[in-house]
Amino acid sequence: MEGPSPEPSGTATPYISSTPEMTATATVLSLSIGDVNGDGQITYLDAEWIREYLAGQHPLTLPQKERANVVADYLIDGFDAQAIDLFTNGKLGLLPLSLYELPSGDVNKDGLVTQQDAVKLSRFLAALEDLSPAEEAEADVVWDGDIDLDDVNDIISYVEGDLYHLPVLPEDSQISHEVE
Ligand SMILES: [Ca+2]
Ligand SMILES: [Ca+2]
Ligand SMILES: [Ca+2]
Repeated sequence: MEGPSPEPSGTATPYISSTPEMTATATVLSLSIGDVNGDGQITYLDAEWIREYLAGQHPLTLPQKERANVVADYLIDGFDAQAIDLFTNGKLGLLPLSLYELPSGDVNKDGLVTQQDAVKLSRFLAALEDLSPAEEAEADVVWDGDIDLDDVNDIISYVEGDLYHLPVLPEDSQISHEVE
């Protein structure tokens, strides 16, 4: 699916498409992204359908797959299910979202994920430093809607090469939970 590409215009002039039926389809889909089972609501059941699909337990039709692709890339994966869970828990404001809207770990927003990001996040958790909302949005690399030590640890793992990409799903986190 192509992402939405609205013309940057303030006019209400309707765009006359040569393929009106495709435009209509895209509009309907964008309204129902996340409603995998098509019951008119986005609930934990939609995330469950995705997880069951990923486990090979529940085939999805093409329209269902399109509605399941809430993290808009070319895959249906655990991030799509997680996005629905975060959305239904009030920890994510809008669906769908682009890959670029996922937390990156670049807490200080300098374009790189380095030890400095882990340090900055540690200082935030110790209440020694504030983060802007944009900085906070980059910090939730163990993507569970909360910023905590798990996120710091996985930024460090990524910087040290033990993790290949951020963010990760909570169940894929490389943290070894140590006894305090
Ligand atoms: Ca996806
Ligand atoms: Ca950075
Ligand atoms: Ca987190």
